[in-house]
Amino acid sequence: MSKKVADVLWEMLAKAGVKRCYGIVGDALNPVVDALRRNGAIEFVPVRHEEYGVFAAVAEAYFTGNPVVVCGTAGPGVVHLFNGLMDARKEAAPIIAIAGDVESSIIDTSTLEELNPYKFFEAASLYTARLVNPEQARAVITTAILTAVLEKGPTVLSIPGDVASADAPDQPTDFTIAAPAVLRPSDTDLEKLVRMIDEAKTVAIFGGDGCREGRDEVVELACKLKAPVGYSFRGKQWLEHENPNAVGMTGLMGYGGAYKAIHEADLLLMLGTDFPFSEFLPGASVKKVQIDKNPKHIGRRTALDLGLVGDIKSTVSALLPAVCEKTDGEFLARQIAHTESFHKLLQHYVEKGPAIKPIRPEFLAATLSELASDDAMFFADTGTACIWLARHIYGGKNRRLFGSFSWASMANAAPNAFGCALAYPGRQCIALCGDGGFTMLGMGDLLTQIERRTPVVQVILNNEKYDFVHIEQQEAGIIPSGVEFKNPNFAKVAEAMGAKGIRIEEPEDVREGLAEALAYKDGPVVVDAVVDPLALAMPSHSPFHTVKGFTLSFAKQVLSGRLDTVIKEIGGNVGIV
Ligand SMILES: Cc1ncc(C[n+]2csc(CCOP(=O)(O)OP(=O)(O)O)c2C)c(N)n1
Ligand SMILES: [Mg+2]
Repeated sequence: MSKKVADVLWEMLAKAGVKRCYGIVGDALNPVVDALRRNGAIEFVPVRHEEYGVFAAVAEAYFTGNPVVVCGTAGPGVVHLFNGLMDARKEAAPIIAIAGDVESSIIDTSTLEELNPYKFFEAASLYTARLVNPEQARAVITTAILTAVLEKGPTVLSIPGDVASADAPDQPTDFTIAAPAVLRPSDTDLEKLVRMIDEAKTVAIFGGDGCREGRDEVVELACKLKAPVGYSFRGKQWLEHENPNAVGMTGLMGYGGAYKAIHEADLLLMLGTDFPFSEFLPGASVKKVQIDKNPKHIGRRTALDLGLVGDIKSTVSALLPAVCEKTDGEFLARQIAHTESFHKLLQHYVEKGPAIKPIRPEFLAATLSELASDDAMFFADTGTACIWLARHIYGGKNRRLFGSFSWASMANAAPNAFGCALAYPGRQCIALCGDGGFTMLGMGDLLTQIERRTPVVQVILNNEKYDFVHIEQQEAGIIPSGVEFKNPNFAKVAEAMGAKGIRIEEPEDVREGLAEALAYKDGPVVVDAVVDPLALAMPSHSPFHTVKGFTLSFAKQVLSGRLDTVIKEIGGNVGIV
């Protein structure tokens, strides 16, 4: 049999390092999946919802650095990929989406399931190609692969079934993938930066995901400059562990002394971060320098005194021998002391946790962190799970933390954990799920985990509400509405589906229940943790409008006859605020 376009596609994708394709089959994709079967080098992972497959792929691609393929078939199947591809774009994960397309002879006739891929994927995709002629195959597949891997994000190949099953032209399909280029600022700009650092009495560093490769250099620089190091959520896992200068996070999830440190320094170095919450960054009283390999990140969150383009590892390496060592450690010591006192405050509900019912999520998360292995991978749903992950799950050198950090979609954690469980067999993959998130997407595809007996531990924060939105509404000073719902017993649902289910209602059962879940290796586990629905989470620094909003919301609730809720909520949380 002569080689088909779809055969060439998989040959090239396998050569690019693709190990898995997540998705759902159907019409246009049938010849594509048939060729995948013939190829044999790439595993097809059938899922129950295409979006679940993409979230799984995003986590796999982000951590392994290898491209991962997802697929959905013409029209509705393709549409289900979209949210996940936006996540891939924002999290910088190399994903190649194969979108089934209508027959090439009827394109642009508004036929059944027809969707214009250029228009539809515009916001998500770094490169979109419609493969309507076998002669295009080599060029567009190469571009889709190289763009995804080198520019780190999603690309889309929209393929009509008839083109996928057409004979492939006899053409070479070789390509090479370059290692990331070394990028650092010009000597003149570096000299400017050195002068600014040497002239500043105190320096603080705020780092993001761009510090992933240059973590050791950043910590070395911080030590030389006696600079406290704060970080974004995405930077936490690279900068927190084994860093004597770590002062925590700022922003809505904030903890520790990061906010104070970056506001009180003479000079702030923002390294590899596109931290979006400008209101948590200092104003003109602090001089600001930003370094990022992506020029689009420079200066868009706050006005800068100097903006430089460069990757963090090579830029900081060049900087290290050029800057003078600072000798006065008073500023750093003050910020560390503040960080330690906040940590004590954070321990409030952890220490009191064993005696508080309903279960405090702080206690649940801290116990999970304590029991999990040193190389566990943690994933948090968008929602309050992110707050508990940020504040109570300790990263550590070999642990990994991930979420929909920059796209902030709900329902990411269970599929993220599933993708990593496949990519890193034997490693604990733990999803901290919202009950809203789990029922949105995770519950259906629990069947996928069950079928494959993939040992994913999903811990559901069963608070019967969209708690994060509840907090948002309170911050905005409005009476919470549309945030409550009722849940089944998730442990029983899981058992009925064929997974292991563990329900935890009593605080004294937390440790044993979590330990049992972590020890189970024979397939997925669902821990249904009935947690306090009133566990407010305040940032370590609250901008004035936030405090005002809370007060206003409480006042409005009192006026509308909800005094009991208000008293319970204030009483339950006053220790932490
Ligand atoms: C797909 C999607 N829909 C809606 C939102 C808005 N949103 C952000 S967090 C959240 C609540 C999440 O609730 P849950 O999963 O129960 O977690 P909790 O905050 O209660 O822990 C919502 C609705 C979103 N980010 N993504
Ligand atoms: Mg919830």
